[in-house]
Amino acid sequence: IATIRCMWAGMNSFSFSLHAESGQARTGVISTPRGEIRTPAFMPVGTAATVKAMLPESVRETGADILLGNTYHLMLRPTAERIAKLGGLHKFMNWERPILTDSGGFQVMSLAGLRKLNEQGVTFKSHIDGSKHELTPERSMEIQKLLGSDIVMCFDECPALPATDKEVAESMRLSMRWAARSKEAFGDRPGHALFGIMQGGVTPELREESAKALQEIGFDGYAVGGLAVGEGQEAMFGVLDYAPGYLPKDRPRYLMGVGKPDDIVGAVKRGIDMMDCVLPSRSGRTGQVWTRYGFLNIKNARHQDDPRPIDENCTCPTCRNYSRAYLHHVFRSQEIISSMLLTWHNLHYYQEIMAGMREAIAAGRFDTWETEFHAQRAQGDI
Ligand code: PRF
Ligand code: ZN
Repeated sequence: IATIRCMWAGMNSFSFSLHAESGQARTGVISTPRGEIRTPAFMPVGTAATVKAMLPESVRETGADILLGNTYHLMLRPTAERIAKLGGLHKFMNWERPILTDSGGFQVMSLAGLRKLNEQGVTFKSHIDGSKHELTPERSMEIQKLLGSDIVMCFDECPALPATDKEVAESMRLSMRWAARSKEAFGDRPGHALFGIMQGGVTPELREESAKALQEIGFDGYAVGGLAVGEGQEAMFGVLDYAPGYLPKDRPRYLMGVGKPDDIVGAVKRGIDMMDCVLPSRSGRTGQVWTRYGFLNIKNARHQDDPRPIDENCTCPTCRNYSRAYLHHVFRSQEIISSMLLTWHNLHYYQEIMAGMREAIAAGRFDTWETEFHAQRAQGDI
């Protein structure tokens, strides 16, 4: 297919170039002043200026091109102003490549205490020390600028599902007014991108209205928000069957907070370019391991005498150097290396899925790759 290019922020420093499509699945490259992001891309989550249990250079070795950081956590501790004074988030955490930051509203709703939401924004109490704070579209843009984020997310509200159509509609319209204020406050920042966030629950008309509102404002990329909030995979895929189609083809599409390996594959199949999730890193710390053959829990006693690696065919340092018996032992003993090794493997596996999909899409055989992906996982006990 013809290469579609778009330049944004009036500079050549940020662009998305779509290289190939296979069905609805797409592969391409987002170019930024801090390096290229190969899409479909998986972004490991570095909430508190660290991908927990991993050195940044190790995260890079797993194949990550970009990390996600959080406005909510960093504004509370160590504060955005402190990070700015210390030279920005990249320097602070020793990650030179692109960083996308979430805008805070979603985390306020899931983590903070005593929240009050109105047209202006949201006031809340810190989950760390109970101190009072306010987030508005303007303040979120200011914080993300102080952090030095490469891809800034609009300030939005994600309603908890289930909710009535009226509640979802009102929340979505508030998010669209906040999107306009986010764009205004973001201003013109060459080399930095601003992404809008589509809301609208599981209602096609609301998703369409949201997509139109965002495109009227105009963004460098578009996220699909408000999914993976308890609606289930079938309902999520139901929305992804039509929602990406409401968004412009020549801009990146980012599905926020997703997911398990099969969620990610299903999202890419439906036209998503970027994703983030705590799952590979968080489950690494709770002994849960993802492999091409399925899922295992290293805590299980059946691993305690097993000299085999997690996955004989995995090329990660964990699988090259350590047995299931060892990983079982260090997990049971609550040794720090357990989190390090399991997180490394999980992140490596996630990035292998992404690389496999990119290659398959480029070769025009995503369907074959997907069939193989599901067939391998059906092989039972691992
Ligand atoms: N909005 C924002 N961040 C998010 C979400 C959202 O809807 C989600 C929903 N899965 C995860 N993270 N700003
Ligand atoms: Zn491995």
